[in-house]
Amino acid sequence: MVPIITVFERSPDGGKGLSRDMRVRWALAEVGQPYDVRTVSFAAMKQSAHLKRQTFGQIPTYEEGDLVLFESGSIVLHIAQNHSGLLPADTNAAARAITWMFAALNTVEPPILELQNAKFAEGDRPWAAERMPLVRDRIRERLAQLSDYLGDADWLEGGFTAGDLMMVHVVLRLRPSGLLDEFPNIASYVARGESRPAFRRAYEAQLPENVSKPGRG
Ligand SMILES: N[C@@H](CCC(=O)N[C@@H](CS)C(=O)NCC(=O)O)C(=O)O
Repeated sequence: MVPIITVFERSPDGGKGLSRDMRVRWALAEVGQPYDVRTVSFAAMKQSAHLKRQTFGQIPTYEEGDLVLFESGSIVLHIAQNHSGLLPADTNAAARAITWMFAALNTVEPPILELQNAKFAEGDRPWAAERMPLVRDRIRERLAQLSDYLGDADWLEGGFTAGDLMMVHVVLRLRPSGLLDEFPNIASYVARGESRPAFRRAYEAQLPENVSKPGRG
């Protein structure tokens, strides 16, 4: 059965692969699972047909027969648990990989999302410029901790896992901020993730949906 994922009709990033469907596409590409895509407009995302799939009116979603999932972490975990290639066979090693998925989503991603809010949602507030260094320092703190842990290893837990997939995708959003350049081992880690053939396939797959639409500016 070919799963269906829901993605933006037009991603606001214009095809840079930052939307969270990219994590799901990447995971599916890593395990060699083909998929179909349903695109939704911003308006459709907030209407009942989509809200039945995603309570909060967001993408991505994942459908496989009767199963409907949302939350990119849950979807990637489901893919990893039902195919080989993204979790080690050893139970404890798999638990460590899952721990890194949660760390990416719960500990590293929140301050990164704050930077997006500070720039795009709050950039015109009178206090925005004063707040920005605090927001950037919170990210630096997490990156420094991640950098210390990673050291000169290629991946977080031996071989590449779903934990790396999630961490790389969470962190690569920082590239335009310049913060990655302050942590060369994390910059290399992200580049290593992006150079995986499955990442490239996922990236190429999302491009036509996001950059080739008639009328796109
Ligand atoms: N925690 C959710 C976040 C989903 C999310 O924020 N999706 C964004 C796209 S990357 C979205 O749908 N934004 C539009 C909106 O929230 O209205 C996940 O990981 O799936």
